[in-house]
Amino acid sequence: LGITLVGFSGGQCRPGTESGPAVLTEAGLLTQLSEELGYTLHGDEQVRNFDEYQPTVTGRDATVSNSTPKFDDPDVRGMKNPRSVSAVTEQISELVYQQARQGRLALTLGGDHSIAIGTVSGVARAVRERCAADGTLPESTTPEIAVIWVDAHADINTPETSDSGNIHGMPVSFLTGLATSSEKGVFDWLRSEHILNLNKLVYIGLRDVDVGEKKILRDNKIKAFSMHDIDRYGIGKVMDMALEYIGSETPIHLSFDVDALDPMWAPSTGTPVRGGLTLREGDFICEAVAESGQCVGVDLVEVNPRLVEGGVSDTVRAGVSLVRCALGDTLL
Ligand code: DIR
Ligand code: MN
Ligand code: MN
Ligand code: MN
Repeated sequence: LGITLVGFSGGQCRPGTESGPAVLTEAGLLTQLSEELGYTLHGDEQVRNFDEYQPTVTGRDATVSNSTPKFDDPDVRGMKNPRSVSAVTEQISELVYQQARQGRLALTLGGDHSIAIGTVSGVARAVRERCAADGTLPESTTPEIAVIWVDAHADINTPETSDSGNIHGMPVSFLTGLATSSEKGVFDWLRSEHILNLNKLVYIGLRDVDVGEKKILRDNKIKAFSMHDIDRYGIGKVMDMALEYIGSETPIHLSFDVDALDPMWAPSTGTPVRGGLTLREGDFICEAVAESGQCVGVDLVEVNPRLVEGGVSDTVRAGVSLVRCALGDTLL
């Protein structure tokens, strides 16, 4: 298991998300993975403080960061903190790639969801490389990953469609090439080996999708299971359909935004939306991905311990449970 602990909040405006990995690990998550689930842990033992990349000007409250800012970071095409998010995700991409290329399942704890620009691109590159190489993966395996994006939001705004300018609402557009770099230092590091095919993307749990995002989903015929579909079919059937759509030969990266869960289960997150998944439905998604045997990467993001309405411990307990399930823990 290759672990990356990403303390970063620059993809959105509410301080606290950078402490997500700390509260999850303090709750014993990594110890449980090694002692109860039997994983050998590689990679990070300490949380990386990527908020040292927080800029001094525009977009967010400079007092948020207590460390020395590295550079000014004025908005680009409406994006807030564009250079810092680009620089941080570039590093995450390399770190996650280094774990995944050795055949380790890459587990990343965030941080806000902008960090998935790093995780998904890193895993995509590693899988492409391993398929191209010497049969470390079976011949039939597709040299591309699929991504299951579990979220209340689609996170597929382009800089142009985004109302907020928050990059955590845009990672999927950069990952799929719908949005591209127009400026040096702002996602110009993304190469074709990092890119996710639009027809290898599946959403689960959507219920707060912006108008511009709905058009993108429709125009590109992107596979999405909203809360409506979960109500109609039940989570069991939805996961059957999601995995069938992906096919059994394609490695899967699971990117789980804790706000996919109903605020009843995960209140401590930046943009809670009512009418969400129960904890059991969230756990089931993770269990089904683990059970597929195709899982190569897992993200858990947007745990914000500073937003304590209803108590942070519920959200942390939910997060621990989701990750355990994604890594193969079973009820019996
Ligand atoms: C909104 C909210 N669609 C945006 N996105 C969130 O800012 O682009 N994503 N909260 O997690
Ligand atoms: Mn998200
Ligand atoms: Mn979300
Ligand atoms: Mn919204």
